[in-house]
Parts: sequence; C-alpha cells; structure tokens
Amino acid sequence: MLLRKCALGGFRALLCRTYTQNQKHIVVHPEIRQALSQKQPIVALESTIITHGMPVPQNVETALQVEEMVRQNGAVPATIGIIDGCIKVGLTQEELMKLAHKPREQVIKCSRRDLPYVVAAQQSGGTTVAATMIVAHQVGIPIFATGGIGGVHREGHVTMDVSADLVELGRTPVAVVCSGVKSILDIPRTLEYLETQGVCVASYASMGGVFPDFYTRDSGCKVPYNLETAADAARLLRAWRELDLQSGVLIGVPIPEEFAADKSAIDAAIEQANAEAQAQGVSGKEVTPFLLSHIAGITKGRSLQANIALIKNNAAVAAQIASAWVAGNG
Ligand code: PSU
Ligand code: MN
Repeated sequence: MLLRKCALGGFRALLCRTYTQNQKHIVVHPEIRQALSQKQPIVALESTIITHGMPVPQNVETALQVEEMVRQNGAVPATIGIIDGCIKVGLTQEELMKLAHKPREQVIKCSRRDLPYVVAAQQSGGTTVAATMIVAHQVGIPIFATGGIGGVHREGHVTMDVSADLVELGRTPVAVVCSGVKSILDIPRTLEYLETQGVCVASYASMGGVFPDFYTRDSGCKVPYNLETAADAARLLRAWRELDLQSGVLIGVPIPEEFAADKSAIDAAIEQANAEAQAQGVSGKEVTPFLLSHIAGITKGRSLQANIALIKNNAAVAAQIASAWVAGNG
C-alpha cells in the first residue's frame, strides 16, 4: 500500500516536471500544476486551522470561503494537507471534507518534526504554518496566507515552548501573510525571536508600523517596516527573492476594523483560558488548540467570528500581492 501510493505520487510529480527525491510523497493537483507551469499567481493555505483550529462546521465553511477569496482576488488557492500519508498540494473538496470531519484523534497536527512519521505510517494530518511552508517551497509556491502563526508562549522563555513556525520562517523562503501572532502568546518575545532568526517582518496598511494582535489591530508592538499596498509588498518580495536569502518574510495584516474584537473582553478570556490550561496540565502541541476553543467558548463565539473574518481578509491580501508580483507592477 505504502509503495503503491508513493509510486503514484512520484509518477504524478514526474508528470508535472517538479519531481525531486524529496517530492515523491507530494501530489500536486492538476490545477496547481498548470498554474505553476504558466507562472500564475498562487496562494498556499494551511490545514491545521481546519483540523485543529476551528470546530465543525465552521472549519469547512471557512476553508472553502478562504479559497474563494483567493480566486476572487486573482490567484489560485493551494490548500495543503496530508491524506493517508500522501502530501497533497491543492486538496479537493472531498479531501478537505475528509480532513475536516475526521475525529481529532485520527488526524495529526503536523509540524516539521511530524512529517516523516505521518508519511511513513500513512496517517492523515493538518499541516501547520511550518509544515505548509516546507511543502509550498518544495513545489515552488512562495506566498502563503493564514490567520496567525505560532509564537513564543507566555512563559516560553522558561518552558521553551516556542513554535517551530518561527524557526521555519528563519530557514525557508516563503512569505507568510497573517494577522501576526495571537495575543495568547508573548508578542514582544515572538518579535525578538523572529529578529534573531533573520525574518523580514513588516506590517501591512498599518499606520506607523504597528504590528497586529490577531483579534485586535494593535499589539502595542512596532515593526520596522510598513507596506502600504500590494504593489509595495510585491516590490519587497521581488528584492527578497533576488537576494536569495533562504529565509522567510512575515507580513502582518490587521483584522478589518469592523470585525476587531473588544480588547479588554479578549484579554480577560485569554487570562481565563490560560489559567484553565495550566490547571489541566495542557502542554506541547495541545496548548494552541485548547486555548483557541476555550477562548471561543468564553467569548460565546465572537473570537471565532473575528478569526474567520481575518483569515478571509488575509487570503484576499495575499492573492493581491501574488497578482501584483506576477504582473510585475510592484
Ligand atoms: N493560529 C490560529 N489557528 C491555528 C493555528 C494558529 O489562529 O489553528 C495553528 C497554525 O497551524 C500554527 C499552529 O502553525 O497552530 C502553531 O502551533 P504550535 O504553537 O503548537 O507550533
Ligand atoms: Mn508549542
């Protein structure tokens, strides 16, 4: 079974002329293959948000709406995930449903360290920002949109709970468009860590380079650069590729004003959820999903609505940037 699946993946990859030894486990959807060969704008999308970040049915609805936003803004969406050990670039609707509806214990949250096991054991998984960056880069997609990335957890300087997303941004040349880092994390330390990793971090259409705060527009932290338009971002991305730095770019897009959450209510919910996580001894990769679902419960779903709105907006911005880049008008 393993041989058959992998051989098929290798064969398909050969067909799309992007085959390397690394890629025999990756199957690229024909639409994405065509977009790659025709150099059309493409936006990669992750799947941990579907498998572990949101409840059913909002996870599937959002994933489909996000893909639609990418299309409406002139790019081809490529949602990345793992089905029965095959890494898929461009999940079909059927595959997306399959991932979204699987019981959580049957679907693995896959970061860089999880990929060899999940592929070898023919398991299914949602790819985190780190794993999605790896796969996107391997098939030649340089732009990726999501809600928020992982970061340094509160007390992370003691517990060493620092997301592998940050290290990946330091070592893989993919530009991630997101709403920054969730305020369940330590935002100042996360930005420090990204600086250490050499990641080019910019805000997008945010006055004074104020870095967003996921559910709200202002984290109180500033980053050195602000990109005012998609053309500005495309210009930066072109220089980044020409410099061949081999590290990532992070573009922080604030949540649209009308969807921003009330800061004090969100802060209170985060405190409460953090206290519950500590009381229940939640650790490791379970921390982020636990906090997200508890905050959604405490805020009676308002945090989830904000989350959905910002992901859709980020997908639109990423598609506009990808289009400006390809059109060469950046
Ligand atoms: N932020 C969200 N929802 C999510 C995630 C982040 O609002 O589902 C996921 C992303 O896939 C991210 C991962 O890459 O959580 C980070 O997990 P960890 O902190 O365990 O590295
Ligand atoms: Mn962690």
